[in-house]
Amino acid sequence: MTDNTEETGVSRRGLLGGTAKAAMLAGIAGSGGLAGGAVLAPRAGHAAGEAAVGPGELDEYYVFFSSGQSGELRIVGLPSMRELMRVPVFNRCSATGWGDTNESRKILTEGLLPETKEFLASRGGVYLNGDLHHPHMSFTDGTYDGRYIFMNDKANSRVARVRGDVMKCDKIIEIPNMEAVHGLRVQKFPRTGYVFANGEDRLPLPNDGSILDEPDKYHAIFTAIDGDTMEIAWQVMVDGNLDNVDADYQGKYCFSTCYNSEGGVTLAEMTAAEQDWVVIFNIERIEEAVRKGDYTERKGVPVIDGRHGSPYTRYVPIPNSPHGINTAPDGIHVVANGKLSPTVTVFDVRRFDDLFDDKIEPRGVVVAEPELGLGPLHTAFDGRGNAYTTLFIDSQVCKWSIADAIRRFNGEDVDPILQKLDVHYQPGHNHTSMGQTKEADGKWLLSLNKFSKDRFLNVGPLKPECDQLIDISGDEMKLVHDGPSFAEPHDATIVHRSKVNPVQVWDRNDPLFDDAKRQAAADGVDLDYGADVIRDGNKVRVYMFSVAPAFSLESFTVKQGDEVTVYVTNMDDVEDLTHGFTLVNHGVAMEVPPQATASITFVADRPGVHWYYCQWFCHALHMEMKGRMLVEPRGA
Ligand code: RUQ
Ligand code: CUA
Repeated sequence: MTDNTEETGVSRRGLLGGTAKAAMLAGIAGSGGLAGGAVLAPRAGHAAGEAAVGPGELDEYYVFFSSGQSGELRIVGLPSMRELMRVPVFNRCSATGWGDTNESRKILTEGLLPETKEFLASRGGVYLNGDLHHPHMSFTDGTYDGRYIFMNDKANSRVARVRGDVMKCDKIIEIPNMEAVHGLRVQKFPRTGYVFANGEDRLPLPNDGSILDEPDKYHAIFTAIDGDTMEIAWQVMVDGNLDNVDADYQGKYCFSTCYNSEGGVTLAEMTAAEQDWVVIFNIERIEEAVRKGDYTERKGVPVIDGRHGSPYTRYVPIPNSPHGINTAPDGIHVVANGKLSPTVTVFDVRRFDDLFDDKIEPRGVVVAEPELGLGPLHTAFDGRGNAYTTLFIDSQVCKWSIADAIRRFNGEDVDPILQKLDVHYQPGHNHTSMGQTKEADGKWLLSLNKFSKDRFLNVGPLKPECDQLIDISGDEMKLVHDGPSFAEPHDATIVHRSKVNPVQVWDRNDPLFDDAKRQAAADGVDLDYGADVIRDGNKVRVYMFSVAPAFSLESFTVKQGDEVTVYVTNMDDVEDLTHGFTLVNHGVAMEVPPQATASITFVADRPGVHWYYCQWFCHALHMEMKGRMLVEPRGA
């Protein structure tokens, strides 16, 4: 890849050559032309009837889907693949008022760094976009516990948490000293515990303009966040960059892939070396370093030096620009996916202690390196010793045996590959039911494919992605369902429904309403059953409650230029009876679910009569559930 390099970084020789790396680069450059011969693959048909979930029947699993550049979390039922909910996180949502209500704006702004708050002052105070790649549920003792779902924002360097009880985001923090949070996974044992977040881009530290075009002075930063407090516990400076991350089942180690050990800033530079590495973090030693003060404090965070030679990390060379990294449910094996190499590399975590005690060389932790096909990106597991690796270029999922791969590595003449199944097309992540926990049940595999092309009715140049459901309960993988989805489910977590127990209505004592409660108390108003307009200089606070099909205030009057805050409390306590509040021509809208309070602040700068209405269909008289804001003109 070094000769004839053009400005794009893709050499002619590379594009025409027959190497896996060239094919991968061509696949990327050619936006995944129908490589791998998967185009005309016969459709599997609905062989497995178990995927059918009849009307009124409930799914067995929740899937927490990312939505990539859409910025939200999606909840899907499996096996039906019915989309159940969208949870706004890094985006702006018209239906719920996320990004607009005072409650959501507090969550979206309070965790931003001071310089970001300043930067956003001219842009409405909040980011409206995000790039949510990796949603992962909190663990206790190696399996999901239903408390939280954590997720990253690659676009604006944030990490967010969604509460498992109400399925709403309650915390968003911006990560200092690094940019572009990509890989995110959580501590599996004894509990979460830490949320691990990878800073993908290498940058000057501090990134204040004193260093610009000197890439050899850039660094990548690994971050551990306390999942309970959403505060940053520590960071580690590493060589190379950081792509994906996973953790072991002992709570001792976590590990990240690096595709840019070269420290390059162009495609050609980043793909120059035939080997990159996985960096392993020793959690106990790092905690000890924090206690002993072996760190530099940057923006209030202890930053530990984990570059080559540090006692806190080890670098294991592997081929070639690796991407995903996945811990098997056996608690022993970890698979790093080669991307530009047709191989995956299997580590044995039981050897990590020796590695850190310098009893073995870094490659001594490698126990297998099977060649699977072109473009391995991510691997999932069934709990029966089999692994399922996506092959981006080949448009296939490859099922292989971990034990056979190890035998082969030790010189035995066995083929670890059990089956290759065509998927449509160019798969990225894949996931098995409960497969990222000790309770992997080996029933279902999801392949999240980046291209859908001819699989669905044409909707114009922008196509949906294609998420495919595969039955893996038998010896053979069977494709049972195609699900189109909008941009772009990178990743998903499949959680058995027994682990997830959301409430039906809000608790009036929820901390989300604390600010509204405090203000109502200060105003001497009953937040639950208020129908009050409180004037405080040019600030006006309007309190109303809703019981279908009416608001407790059918009109209120303010003066032009007043800063108005409307509090709406939904006193219906019936399951599924959500109201809303939309103020016409004011860009004001919010969701008010049963027993919740929501509030929104705006300047009443438009004199005249403006209707507000309930925007969630709630009753036969939903259309009549409305009222008027009367705005007296300035000087009247
Ligand atoms: S990454 S397609 Cu953002 Cu999860 Cu691998
Ligand atoms: Cu209340 Cu519609």
